[in-house]
Amino acid sequence: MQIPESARRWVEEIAAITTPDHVVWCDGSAEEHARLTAEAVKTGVLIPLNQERMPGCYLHRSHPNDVARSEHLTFICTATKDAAGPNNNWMDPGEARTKVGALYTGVMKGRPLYVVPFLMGPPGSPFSKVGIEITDSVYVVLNMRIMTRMGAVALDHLKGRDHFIRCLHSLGELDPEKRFILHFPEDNEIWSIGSGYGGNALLGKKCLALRIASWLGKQEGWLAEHMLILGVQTPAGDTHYVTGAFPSACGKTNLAMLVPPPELAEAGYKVWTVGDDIAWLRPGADGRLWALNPEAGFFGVVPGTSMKTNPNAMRAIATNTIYTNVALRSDGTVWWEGHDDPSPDDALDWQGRPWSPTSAEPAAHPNARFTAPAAQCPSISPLWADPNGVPIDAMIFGARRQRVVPLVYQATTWQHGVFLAATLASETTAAAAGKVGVLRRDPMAMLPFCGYNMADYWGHWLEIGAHLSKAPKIFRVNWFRTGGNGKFLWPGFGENLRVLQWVIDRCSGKGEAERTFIGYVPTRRAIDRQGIDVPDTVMDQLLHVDRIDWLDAVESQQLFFEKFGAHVPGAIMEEHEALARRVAEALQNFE
Ligand code: OXD
Ligand code: MN
Repeated sequence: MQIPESARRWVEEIAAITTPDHVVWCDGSAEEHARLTAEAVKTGVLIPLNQERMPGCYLHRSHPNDVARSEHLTFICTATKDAAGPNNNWMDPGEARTKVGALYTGVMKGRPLYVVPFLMGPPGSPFSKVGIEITDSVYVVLNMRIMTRMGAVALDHLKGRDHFIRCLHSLGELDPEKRFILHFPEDNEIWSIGSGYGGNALLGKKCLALRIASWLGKQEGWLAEHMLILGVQTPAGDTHYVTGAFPSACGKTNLAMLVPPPELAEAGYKVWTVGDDIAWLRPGADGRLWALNPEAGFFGVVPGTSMKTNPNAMRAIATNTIYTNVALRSDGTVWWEGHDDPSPDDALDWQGRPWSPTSAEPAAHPNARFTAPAAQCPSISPLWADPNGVPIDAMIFGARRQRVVPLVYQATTWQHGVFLAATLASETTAAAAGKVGVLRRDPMAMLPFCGYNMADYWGHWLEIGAHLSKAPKIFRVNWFRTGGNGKFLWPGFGENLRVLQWVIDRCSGKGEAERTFIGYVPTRRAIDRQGIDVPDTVMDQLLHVDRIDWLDAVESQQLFFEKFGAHVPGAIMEEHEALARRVAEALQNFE
């Protein structure tokens, strides 16, 4: 491995502060993987699963207070508070370095310090970025080995230059009072302490590939987004690539790995998975927007995953997977709520306590996770690691909304699409600590991940659009609308391909739609329902645009925009005012 001098010096500096037992430079080799896995098993960090039934699979149980991202402890440390914006917690960089820096003194005593060079994006791509993570957690190293291209490949990509993002992580005392996830975008640096949870500790993911990358994207003319990327192959044999932005735990992994329902599979449809969580998007020389998955693995929510909901994920996680916080059955296999097998009579829950179907609490934590190599997914696209990425035809923005938002509708222009994305709101899930089911605005599904002032970020989106002569079409979707009985109206999962069919049709100037005051809504018969039991009355409910609901929505948007003051781009306010006018007109026509 060709280690840049600046990296060597930085590691020495950190080792002098954190005083580890010894320093281990990770090269990503198979030998190293076997050694670190054995070490993790010996220290109880990993529990080997039944190696005959689940080769290469292990279980990790986290500290019970460390099971999700800690958004309230996540900070953007820019010179001015304004640069971070009201969407972020902010700490002055000097104060952060003093206050949180003190927590690193002697913190690795008695533990090894691992140096993990990693590459976000395919080797050889001019768009890939290199990070180096220092960590005292072998669990983090083993996860990073799945989620990124780790070791020599990353340093080789540097070709001796020192253009890498410094990522410093320590488990600290796993004390929520001493837990911080800090980003210094102006210095290309990340500090995390006090948590081993994926989104807080695998620093290549949310911290680098979204928060720091969104900042870099603003400087360099690209976008880092919380999006899946998939390809829909039509019976004609052409493949249309679509990105999908959804808040955490709203089904991005399921959608990315969608299996066409029998009627559509027979007709010749196929779905290819390019990525399930993060997309880096760049205008190409051809005027199109190109998307690249910077990750090499999936860190997905386990509960609810089954052969019915996501057979591709089930196959992807059958081998070489790290499970975190699921239940352990007596035969050394794992189980969770929503698994295909019935509840086990006796198992150990995610905390290792005896569990039976009569137990009051779930066996797996609701945010239990799998970490699995992307290449193991049966639907992985042949282009998933292409250095240029894939050209995007459509972008969909989805959220969890029981009411108000129709199954799907299309923006009239790029500017209108940016506005639709900026006003995304969703009911909260277990992926972040805090209350579940509360409606919050989550623009572009990036609220927890945008590394700078969100209103400036909307401006950057508008600017990107100006560089695209063949911009993707933008859509809002909502699989989660419920009827009077509280049940979902739309069957979801594989059937979502029917919505994607309409989306793709619209991109090629087909697909029936009605222009409403919120955008183009499909007509009742525009979405193919052959083979599913969704009667006309239900379709009407799914597509209904209610004037009174939208009057409330406009008011709530107004309050949200006010938080960002003068940073909100004029074009976004124009769209907001135009919507308010159209809703008022619709109400008048109704009266
Ligand atoms: C994730 C998240 O882990 O969004 O992908 O929380
Ligand atoms: Mn995510």
